[in-house]
Amino acid sequence: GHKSFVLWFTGLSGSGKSTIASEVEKMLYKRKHSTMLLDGDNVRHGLNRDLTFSKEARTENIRRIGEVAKLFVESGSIVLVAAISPIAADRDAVRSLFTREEFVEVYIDCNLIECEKRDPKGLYRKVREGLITNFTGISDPYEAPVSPEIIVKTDLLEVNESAEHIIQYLIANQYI
Ligand code: GGZ
Repeated sequence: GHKSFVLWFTGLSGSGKSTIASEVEKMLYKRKHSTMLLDGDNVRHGLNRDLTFSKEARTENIRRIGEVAKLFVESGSIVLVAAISPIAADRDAVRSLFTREEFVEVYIDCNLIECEKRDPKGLYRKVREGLITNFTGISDPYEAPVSPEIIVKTDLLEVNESAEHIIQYLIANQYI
């Protein structure tokens, strides 16, 4: 069987985490890998429906997603996680559940102005209208990773190019 590991996508809302994770998942599927995609926004409708966006609740959100990711890695999958995961210590706590090779942090780097311009769900507009408080990057912190395994600058690359960059990293480092 192939290697099991986590691709952990972190970045602002609207940076492209979900879109790129889903594109990478398709590419892995074509190569016959078994995958599991955990999207913060989706998980918050089920397993984590009791959690708010307070600092404590975000920490718990990331902890639970990390534990679920661990279960799927143990069962042999490549796990793709797309969650803002804004706090470096929370991401490091998840990292510590895995061996060094099993955790691949992917920083989806997109400047705030571009994220706000994209505004795929109209959330930034709601924030500016005062309808959403504690929004990551505007009224809540985002701690960019200091040494992620992969950085993808989505304000410069197309979705397909970003996904391909990640696949090339995985090939070069013998993950796939
Ligand atoms: C950040 C929020 C907020 C606030 C709702 N802050 O772009 P989206 O819409 O689809 O993804 C965001 C999602 C963030 O959930 P995560 O589980 O990834 O966040 S964290 O890792 O910080 O726990 C966004 C939407 O929920 N959303 N309110 N206040 N994002």
